[in-house]
Amino acid sequence: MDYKRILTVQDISCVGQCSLTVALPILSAAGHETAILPSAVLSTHTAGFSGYTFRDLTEDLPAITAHWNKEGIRFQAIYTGYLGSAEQIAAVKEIFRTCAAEGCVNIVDPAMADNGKLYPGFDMAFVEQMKTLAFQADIILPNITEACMLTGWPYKEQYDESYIKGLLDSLRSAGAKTIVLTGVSYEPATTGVVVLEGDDCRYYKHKRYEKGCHGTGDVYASAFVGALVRGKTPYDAARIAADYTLRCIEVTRPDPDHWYGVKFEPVLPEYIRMLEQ
Ligand code: PXL
Repeated sequence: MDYKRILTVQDISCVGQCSLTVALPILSAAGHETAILPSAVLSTHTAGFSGYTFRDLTEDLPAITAHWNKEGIRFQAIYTGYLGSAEQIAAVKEIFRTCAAEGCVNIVDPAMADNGKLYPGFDMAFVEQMKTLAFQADIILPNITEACMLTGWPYKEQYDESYIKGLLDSLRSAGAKTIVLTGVSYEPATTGVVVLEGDDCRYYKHKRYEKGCHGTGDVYASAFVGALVRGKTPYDAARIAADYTLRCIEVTRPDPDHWYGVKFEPVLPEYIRMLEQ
C-alpha cells in the first residue's frame, strides 16, 4: 500500500467528537500519515453546548505555512473542514497553492451550515469566502444547506430529483468539479449521497434513522478522504463512508446520554475491513 501524507485543516473541539478529534484517528486508521492544522480551538463544538470558548488561530497560519515551505514539506492530499474565520480562507488558499505535492487532491467540506441554517458564528461574508475555496477544490462535500448557500439555490426540506439536479447544475455552473452531495433523502425511510464526477451522476441510497446524530458530517468526510487517498474512486469512497457512518450511528443510538457525537472508535476495525475489499 502506498503511504501518503494528508494535511487536514479544521478546528479542535476539545470535547465533542467532531472535526480534528475525528479526522485524525480516521485518517490514521486508513493508513495515512496525517498532519493537522487547527483552524481554531474550542472547548466543545457549538451544536448543543452553551458557553463554549473559541480561539481563532487565523494569525498563526501564515507563519506555519512559511515554516513548512522553508522545510519543503508537501502533501499528497489537503482536506479542509470547519474554519475559524472568513479571513482565514485566504491563508488556506495559500496552503493549497504552496504546500501541494505534484498530483495533490484538494478536498473541501464547506462545514458551515445544516438544516437550512448557518452554524453559530458564521455569516454571509464567510459564505462568500467559502465559495472561493470550494470552487477551486477538486472535490467538495456539501450537505444540501451548504450547497444552497454556495449557489443561492432556494433551500427546501421536501424535494424531488429535479430539485437535486438543479442544485448540482448550479454548483457546476459556479465552478464545482467533483461533487459529493450528502443527506439526499427522497422518502422517510432512506437517505443517501449523490456523487457527480464528470458526466457520471450516481446515487448511493441507504437506511435513514429518524433522529440525526451530531458529528456525522465530519465522520463521513474523514472516512471519504481516507478511502479516496487509499485509491478508491469517489463513488466507492462515498459508499464506504456512508456504510461506516451508518454503523457508527447504529452503535451510538442505544445510548441516549451520547447526544453530542457518534461512537466512531469501536467501528474503526469495520472501516479498515471495508477499505481492504
Ligand atoms: O461538525 C461540524 C462542526 C465542527 N466544528 C465545530 C462545530 C461543528 C458543528 O456544529 O460546532 C466547532
